[in-house]
Amino acid sequence: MGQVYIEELSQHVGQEVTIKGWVYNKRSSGKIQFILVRDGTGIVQGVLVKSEVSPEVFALAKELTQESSIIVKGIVRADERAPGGYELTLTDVELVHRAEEYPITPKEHGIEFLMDHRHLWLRSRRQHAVMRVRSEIVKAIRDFFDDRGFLLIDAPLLTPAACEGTTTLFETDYFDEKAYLTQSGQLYMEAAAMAFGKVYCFGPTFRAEKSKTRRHLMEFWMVEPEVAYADHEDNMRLQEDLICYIVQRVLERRRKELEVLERDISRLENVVKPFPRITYDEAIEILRKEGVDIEWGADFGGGDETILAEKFDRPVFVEKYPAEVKAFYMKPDPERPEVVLCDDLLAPEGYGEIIGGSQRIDDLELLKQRMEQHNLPEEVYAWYMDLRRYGSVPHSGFGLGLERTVAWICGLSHVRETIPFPRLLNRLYP
Ligand code: NSS
Repeated sequence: MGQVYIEELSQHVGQEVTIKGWVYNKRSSGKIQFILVRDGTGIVQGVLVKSEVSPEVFALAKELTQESSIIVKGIVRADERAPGGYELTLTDVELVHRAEEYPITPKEHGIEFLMDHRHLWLRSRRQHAVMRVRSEIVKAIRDFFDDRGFLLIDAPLLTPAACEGTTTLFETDYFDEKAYLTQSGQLYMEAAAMAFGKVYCFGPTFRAEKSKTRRHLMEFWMVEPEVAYADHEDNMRLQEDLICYIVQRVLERRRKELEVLERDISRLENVVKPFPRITYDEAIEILRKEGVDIEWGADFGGGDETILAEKFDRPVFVEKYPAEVKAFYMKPDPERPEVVLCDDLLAPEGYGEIIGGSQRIDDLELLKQRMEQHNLPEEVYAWYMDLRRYGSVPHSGFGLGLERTVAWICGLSHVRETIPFPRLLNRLYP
């Protein structure tokens, strides 16, 4: 049998297979050596018995170091006690590269040390579980929108202007002009929605946020659907459906990874429709009752979001914020123009806001007014205003932050482990 992957071992019980991988760990009891081999798809224990292999192979195995690359041959045995349920009786071990003393050992390391070695840390079991859940969530998101007739439209990353306010832009030279790394693909999705009806983009976004919290990255991934003729209510229903779909998918396909992460699965099983809804006004009341000193008109901080979310056992919508604390493009509530038709979706268990969405202004005059109030130059947004000149319709959309969603579903205390190479306030390495 040629090379097989560890995740396929169940199909090869009784056969001799070849596994190409690395030494995860090793122990020996004189005449028997146990080598944990990983190949990226899983980890399997190889058992090497002195009397059953050549002296050279047994001696070579003794010298193996953690993370040395090896190609092993062995016979697959089903064994309930083995991690993963299978074991290899090794018949041969070939050394590809002998690793130097590996910096990450099974003992505890500090978080800064691990972040400095992120390029190696990614090889460990917990990080594998997180990356697999992340990958599953990305797939679930794409399937959700693709199956519902949305068209994937990629937004540009280099942009001439802000979407979410000018304070958090990364600036770069663009020949003789200035360009900014995108904060959100939304404005381009609005153009695309007027062209194709239902669209979404899914890519990296950038925010120069000087905040060092468990929830902030400088570079994060966001999925942003935009739908022509959808109103605020339609928008929240789509969000609810998406979140339920993602959680169900991970529960179905990544249960093993959630177990590695020791995630309380019952908390995820609670995530079913309908999600509770409160207005901004109600949120203010709840916070005041909890002793928070907050004025109507102020935005919520992470701590406030946690207090609000703790009142519910599933994600909660907070809708209709004061216009002043929100972006320029949000449509005022016709019944009460000082608030806008927007919503934030707060994840349970203290994970905070995972979605921000709104119905957009579709009237040209009102949009002009708002842009003036926000000191936004008309020239760079001329194309955006055109959308209100040529066949304007009510439309809505939202942005779901991938890393906060992964942190919540995996039950991680910080977003830094949810992305392969995080960009943080004090970290651009590795
Ligand atoms: O600023 S948002 O609330 N909304 C927008 O950018 C809209 N333009 C989206 C849209 O309507 N198309 O960001 C949306 C989500 C937010 O709920 C978080 O989950 C995530 O993006 N987000 C972040 N994740 C990690 N780090 C940072 N700094 C961050 N900022 C937002």
